[in-house]
Amino acid sequence: MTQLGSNTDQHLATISEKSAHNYAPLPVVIATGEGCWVTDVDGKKYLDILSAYSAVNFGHQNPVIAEAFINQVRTLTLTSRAFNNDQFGPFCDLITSIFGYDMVLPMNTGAEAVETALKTARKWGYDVKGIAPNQAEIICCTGNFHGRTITVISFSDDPCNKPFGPMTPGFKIVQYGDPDALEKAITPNTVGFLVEPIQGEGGIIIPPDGYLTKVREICTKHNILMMADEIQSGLGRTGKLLACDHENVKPDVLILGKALGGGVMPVSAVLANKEIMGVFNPGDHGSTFGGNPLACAVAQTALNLLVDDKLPERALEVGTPFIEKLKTIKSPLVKEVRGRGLLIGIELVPEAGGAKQFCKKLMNEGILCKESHDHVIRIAPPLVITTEDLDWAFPRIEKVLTEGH
Ligand code: IF1
Repeated sequence: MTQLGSNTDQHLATISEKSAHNYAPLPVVIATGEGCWVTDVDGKKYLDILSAYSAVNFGHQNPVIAEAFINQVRTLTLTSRAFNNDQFGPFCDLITSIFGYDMVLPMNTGAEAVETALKTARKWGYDVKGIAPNQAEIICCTGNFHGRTITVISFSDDPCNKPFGPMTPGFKIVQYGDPDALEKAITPNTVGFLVEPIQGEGGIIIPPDGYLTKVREICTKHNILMMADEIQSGLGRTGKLLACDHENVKPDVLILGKALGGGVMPVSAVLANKEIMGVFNPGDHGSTFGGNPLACAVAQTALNLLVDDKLPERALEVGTPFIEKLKTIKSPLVKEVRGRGLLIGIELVPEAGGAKQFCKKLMNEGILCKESHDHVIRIAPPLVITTEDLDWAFPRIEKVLTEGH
């Protein structure tokens, strides 16, 4: 049995034996974290440049978030939505005013928020657009990642989701980044288009300039809802509050998650205006934990931090020069460096043999990150990272990509 104080190997043995093998993590066992740095059970320190896929945007153990969390834990944690709690109203007020929507529906995980957006679009289709029962169609993109529930994987084109059928009907997939493909796929039964403004798992794919603007125009023209999954790209990650802000595009339905929970708990939310969110009636949808006072207190603190500490601006300020610096790495292994703010991908040539081995090498250099798709090294540190820390990381990344070449 793994005891407290066990070393890495003992932990790995237990985890391998007792936990389902639905992940293949790097062989590191983290025990503590502070800011952008984590320490493993053997006392080795690493710079975390994954930040739990953008959920730890504020850094590990952010003192402001920790304090809000602890205060609320000692006050009230869960009431269910059978009753109201005194953190819920202020949370709804803050999040709707920051993002400019009439209403919010709170959930917990990202996949739940995506499911909520899909239910919103379908109900809107039947109640407002007047589509015949059970006929609603939703359009999604190639290479999408929106979570792992059966319905969400029903419109994924990742072969790893194949063995989980039967799949939920009612979805179509069109080429990401191609507005014409979207327009061609629209029928009288289409209720919405679900899109990541930048694809995370797809390999940090930034669509062509003007794509989101065209998508917005097409959705308006055909009276379908533009639903933006900003679970990973939102909340400052790309150098703006939302990745859609780079094109000044406002989706009809905005989906947030990850960093909304301040890196301490799952908090997600779906925002829309009254004509859309108003389709929900009591009993239509909900969650035991969605909108709980602890989540609402943490999310308010996270949102205030984001705005007060100007974290989107910071992501742009430290991220842009870092992307440029990464582009100077001369290695036959690197196909392309791309990114926006602090969402960065280093795509390797196929002959490099996959990004995972390079993530392993980076781990040995004291840097934790994770490949995205097979050939992309994803760099997405906490938004509070300093130029100093990035300057520390750079020669190590350069070394791993150039060693022996
Ligand atoms: C895992 C990826 C990132 C997301 C977008 C919804 C969700 C996610 C755009 C669902 C979640 C996570 C989940 C995590 C790995 C990670 C991931 F590599 F799988 F694709 F970030 F890039 N929409 N992404 O990125 O949110 O239900 O997980 O809260 O291990 O599955 P969730």
